[in-house]
Amino acid sequence: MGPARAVRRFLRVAAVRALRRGSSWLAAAGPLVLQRLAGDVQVRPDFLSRREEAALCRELEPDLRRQRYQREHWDGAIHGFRETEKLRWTEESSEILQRVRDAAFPPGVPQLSLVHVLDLEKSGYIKAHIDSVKFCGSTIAGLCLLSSSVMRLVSQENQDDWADLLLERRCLYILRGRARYEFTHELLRDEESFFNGQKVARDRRISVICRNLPDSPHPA
Ligand SMILES: O=C(O)CCC(=O)C(=O)O
Repeated sequence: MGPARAVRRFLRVAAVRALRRGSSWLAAAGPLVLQRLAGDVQVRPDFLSRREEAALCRELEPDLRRQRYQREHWDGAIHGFRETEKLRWTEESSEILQRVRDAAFPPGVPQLSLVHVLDLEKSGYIKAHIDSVKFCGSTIAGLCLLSSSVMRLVSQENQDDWADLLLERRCLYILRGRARYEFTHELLRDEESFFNGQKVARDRRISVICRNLPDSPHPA
């Protein structure tokens, strides 16, 4: 094994160990799923303070309140939602979003300047899907406001290979690489919202999602 391969292997093993240690937010079908996802899923509980959560909600509410919750998204994936895309933010929110961007994207990665805001009502949920490669690059970073929830990843190759992420209120989650391309992601409805056998009660939930730009096409 060459040195570069040995380093990659070492990093992957270290990431699997870290995932196992940090398993307060991760439950998976088995060690092979953990290995596949190592380095490509991350949840940072308490990323936001209560004050920061309140500031973001205060800023978002007027926009969201103008809309009714919709039953069905154009692609059929989301139920019971309203959404907006936002470019301009207060200074306080901009600082929070910069922390999200710094945590999720290496310096210099081109990012969508519009931030996607998704407001799910208590009974709202997101069906399993993979985000289109047309609209978004390799990384999705989401702040979770107002309610905890469970996000389920399922391998496209084998439905038995799943992982659940506990997204506690005020956490940041990051999906990239394999988690983004090889696994579907979904947000469980209240009736199915369990993590490691424990109920995770759903309430209205707002997510604030930053993405990078789709990878530019490779030259022919
Ligand atoms: O609301 C979320 O955190 C997930 C949104 C989602 O599934 C997506 O943007 O693809």
